[in-house]
Amino acid sequence: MPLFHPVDEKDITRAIAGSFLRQLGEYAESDVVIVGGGPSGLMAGRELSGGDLKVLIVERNNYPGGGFWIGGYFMNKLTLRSPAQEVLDELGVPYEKYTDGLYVADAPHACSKLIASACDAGVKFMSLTQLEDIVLREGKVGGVVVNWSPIAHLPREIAALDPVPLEAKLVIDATGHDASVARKLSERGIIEIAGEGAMWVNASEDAVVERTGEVYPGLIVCGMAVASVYGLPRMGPTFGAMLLSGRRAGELALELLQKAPLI
Ligand code: 48H
Repeated sequence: MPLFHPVDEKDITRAIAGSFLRQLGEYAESDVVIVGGGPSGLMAGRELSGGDLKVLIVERNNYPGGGFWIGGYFMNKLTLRSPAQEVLDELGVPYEKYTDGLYVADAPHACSKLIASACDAGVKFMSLTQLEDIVLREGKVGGVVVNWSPIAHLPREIAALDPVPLEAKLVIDATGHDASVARKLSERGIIEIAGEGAMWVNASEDAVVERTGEVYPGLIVCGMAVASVYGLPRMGPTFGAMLLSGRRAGELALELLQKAPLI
């Protein structure tokens, strides 16, 4: 008597394809598309979901987590300044106090719990999917245009693959240093991107959280993208501002969605 129930190979393929296509069809029109599944994007998604909202994270890597997986250098440890350790308490991640106001945690533990909490809240993911452009109509960002990310690394003559659009009431740019979504507006001369400043941890983190917000109608920036857009100093391998900026982006998106039907 085999341990596992017998199934046909074709049913495995159909199960994957059917589930993927159903989700893609449903999320071709989302409430919020978050581009980038690093700490700020995951926090924003976690904050937004849990109700009826359709929230999709588009991530160019084959896994979410961004810089949160490794933390500082190659050492698998991440630091947070007070009060951001409260997020670790919420996630049930153990940490140590290094000195007053500075805490250290195991990055894989914190990252996997943050990803799990976003999944638990109902966030859906499209991995290996890269932002190629934005939908822009009547002075408002109305979605993203995405492609299969490996395509970007193939010669153009063998990789002529058109992207697909995904509509959204709001888009959140959580792409980190690149600020990839906001860059699509700056390339067209609609906004300016200042480029991040040199490291100054004490000036950086408060400023990133404070400046988190709508950079253009329909587009919120959070995390390191905020530093890149506004020319704020960087903070190095410490993640408190990423978590609290993501949370603020999620809260703001909720407010905007409640205020008016945006499409
Ligand atoms: C799809 C994309 C695209 C694209 C990028 O880099 P992240 O971890 O970003 P944040 O802002 O959540 O956190 C920043 C933090 O990790 C960091 O770098 C810090 C604190 N640095 C300080 C310093 O001084 O250096 O995650 C961004 C995610 C990644 O997973 C990317 O793969 C993804 O976005 N991404 N996904 N389409 N065009 N661009």
